[in-house]
Amino acid sequence: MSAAANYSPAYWMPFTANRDFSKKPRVVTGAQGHFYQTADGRRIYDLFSGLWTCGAGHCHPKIVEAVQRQVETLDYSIAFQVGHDKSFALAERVTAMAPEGFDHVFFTNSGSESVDSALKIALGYHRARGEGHRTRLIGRERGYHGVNFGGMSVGGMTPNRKAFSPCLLPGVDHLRATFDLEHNAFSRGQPEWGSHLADDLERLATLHDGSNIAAVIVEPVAGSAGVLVPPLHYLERLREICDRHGILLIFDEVITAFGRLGKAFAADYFGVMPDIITTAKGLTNGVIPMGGVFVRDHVYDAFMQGPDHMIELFHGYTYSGHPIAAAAALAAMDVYEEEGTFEQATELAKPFEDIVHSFADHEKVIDVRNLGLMGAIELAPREGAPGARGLEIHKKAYWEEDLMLRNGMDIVQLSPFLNSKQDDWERAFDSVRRLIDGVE
Ligand code: PXG
Repeated sequence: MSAAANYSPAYWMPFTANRDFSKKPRVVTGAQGHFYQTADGRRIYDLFSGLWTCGAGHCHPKIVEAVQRQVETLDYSIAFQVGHDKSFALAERVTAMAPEGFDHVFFTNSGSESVDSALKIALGYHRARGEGHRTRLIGRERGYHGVNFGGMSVGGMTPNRKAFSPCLLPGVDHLRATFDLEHNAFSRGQPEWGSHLADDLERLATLHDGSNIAAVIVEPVAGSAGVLVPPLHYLERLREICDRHGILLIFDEVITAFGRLGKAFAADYFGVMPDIITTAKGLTNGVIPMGGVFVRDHVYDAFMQGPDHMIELFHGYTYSGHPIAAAAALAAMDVYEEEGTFEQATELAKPFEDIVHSFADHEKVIDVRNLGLMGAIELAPREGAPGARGLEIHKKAYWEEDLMLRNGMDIVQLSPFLNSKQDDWERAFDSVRRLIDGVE
């Protein structure tokens, strides 16, 4: 069957040029391991592991089986004032993997929900401690924290904010992005230049008085903006400034949690402890939508006061801790542990760095960035048509090279499987080179 036969404009696709897409739809109908299958019978190597989601590979049999078993055992259970076995088991399991002192997790259904939950928890925390005046939130330019109103407000992606500008949360400021081509182009891993950019937070604390700031939220490594790796000592400096002013530090680890940097959490990788961590994606290996907000004990404890019969946080989702999502997540944690998935990611980080940096001297390439198994190859934009090269490469990869590549404008973004095979990489990156060579 042709891909066009599977397409319908009835589906308004997210973050997609719907009209352009309809002319030649890219439709997959199956996936197994490291490959998608298409309606016209092709196998497509996935160099984006879903959407940073499926680190252990697609349709992992262990996770598939757990989901099948769960759906016939307990499909759904009311989420409020009643619990079920899998959500408690999962909370135990993942808080044991989290950095020390993160003993509680609030479940959501996506990264966007995790972020908005985290922002509400930060505000509620200060209020519960008698500091309800701490309401200001700080994000960062080029940050991506999902598409709900809170995350959009602290986020720094101009196209995502543009149409909603008058409705964004008040009282939000942004740190500068850590990206600087002049100083940091072609850095391997963390750039040496730029830790002083954290002092933007000190400046804002001086402007507003630190006592009015509730929280600062950053991605430890910015993903969607095209893999912006934090300069050495930058995150440490943010932590110090937060401590000085009583500001909560939130790490948005929707991409980095569960192995992307070879550790369960980026906080462990960098040795910097935030107060709140948001997650999603790898929590279930992408199989069922689910997110989680991890909080340090002092945050949780601040809410646990007042009469016992009172709800401590008036917030939650019908599908918080959904049994099937929780079963998928438990199985994903089994897979990560039994197969040593995070260790595999650690071993692959250096070969991955070498491969992506082999593009550094290409005439169309203006930067290459990487950390763990996150990578980006940034192309010079075509004169008068920014983003055109990136999109053409994405489409040609799919149609001509049997390769799933994601572009953000003219940045080729790379999110390989945590258990990738290096032979597959060789073929895939040969394709990437042909594509960059060939694009006008
Ligand atoms: N925070 C971060 C750091 C993310 O990367 C979200 C929040 C929102 O998650 P949900 O599940 O609500 O989509 C994300 C999502 C890309 C890309 O091209 C990345 C995301 C979404 C769309 C595109 O890298 N990450």
